Amino acid sequence: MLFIGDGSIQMTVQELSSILRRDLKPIIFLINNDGYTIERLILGENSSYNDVNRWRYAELPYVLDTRNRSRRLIVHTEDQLEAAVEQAATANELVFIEVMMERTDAPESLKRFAKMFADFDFGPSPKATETLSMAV
Ligand SMILES: Cc1ncc(C[n+]2csc(CCOP(=O)(O)OP(=O)(O)O)c2C)c(N)n1
Ligand SMILES: [Mg+2]
Repeated sequence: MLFIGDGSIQMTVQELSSILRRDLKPIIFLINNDGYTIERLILGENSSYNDVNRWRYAELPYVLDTRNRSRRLIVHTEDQLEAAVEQAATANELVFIEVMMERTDAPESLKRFAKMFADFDFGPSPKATETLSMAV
């Protein structure tokens, strides 16, 4: 099982071609949260430098191989995710599950960590962005 973000896959996508060439059959979960969420939590929640171009991620296993040997699913809800995982459990092919998520859907602990990270980088403040704009 592989878990990867939309930002990360845009840097490493050619390995999916190698996976297909070698007839490997992982279950891949692509977390599509419309950009660099970890960075948004630290600085620039809506800044364009945290955006990546939107791709048709679920088409990637189809585009990167001429043999049609993958199952591709897009899920928006927990119920859809459960159904997809059930399918994947018995599949005898590569399964690519694109999981659509909100931009800032993250565990509270990660949000707290990101705030500490921002304070470390930009100095303690209620919000790192406010400190930055005051400094400018
Ligand atoms: C080669 C490389 N470039 C840049 C970074 C900096 N970096 C760390 S996390 C991240 C964003 C990851 O985005 P995504 O994979 O979509 O994960 P998300 O936080 O959105 O779940 C970046 C650019 C890195 N770690 N490695
Ligand atoms: Mg992302």
